[in-house]
Amino acid sequence: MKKSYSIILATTNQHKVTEIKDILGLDIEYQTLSDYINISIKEAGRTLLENSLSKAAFAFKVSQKPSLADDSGLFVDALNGAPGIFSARFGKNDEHRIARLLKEMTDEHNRRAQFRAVFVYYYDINKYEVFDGKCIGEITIKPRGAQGFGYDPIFIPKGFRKTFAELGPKVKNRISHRAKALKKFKKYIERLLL
Ligand code: ITT
Repeated sequence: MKKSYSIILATTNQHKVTEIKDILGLDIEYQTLSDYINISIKEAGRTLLENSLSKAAFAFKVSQKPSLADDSGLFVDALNGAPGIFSARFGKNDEHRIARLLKEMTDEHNRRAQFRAVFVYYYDINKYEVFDGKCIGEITIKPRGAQGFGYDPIFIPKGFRKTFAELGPKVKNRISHRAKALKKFKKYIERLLL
């Protein structure tokens, strides 16, 4: 493995940075967009892929280094896929976003939902690879647990009885949408780094 290899993580979400590093477990240098520029990129796309691609392309433009972006969200069946690509903008903070989602799910028996993540690895002008992952599960009635971030306290992955926020990073980083997408990315990048 080339230890001198560095990737720009094109995200402003520190929780994502921690999860990405943990999941990849690669002995490489990570930088973030804030090492180069102090702005947050406005998400204007209609899909996770469009948003992820614009974040990765922007990070490549400012750093001239390979960049990895993650656009993700929670897609709830009974809400026709909402909040989906608007997951980060569904309320002013995690608490408000969760409260709004649970309110919209009041008396709803169909609790099925899925987290989705689309990663774009952008390594040269107009040259990029896409890696996606999803994790299916159910929305709880009330928030439970204190670990993780975002909607973790209200999401129970299939096959478990606890929320991501109760299960903690060891389990989450093995089965999550992010873990599944990054497993594909790791396979791809390891071939290049060896
Ligand atoms: P960047 O765009 O800077 O990467 P962001 O938080 O705005 O950071 P997104 O636009 O991809 O990222 O929004 C994803 C939102 O979806 C995130 O803020 C959470 O609310 C939610 N989300 C995504 N993955 C999650 C996870 O693993 N656990 C809980 N919530 C998650």
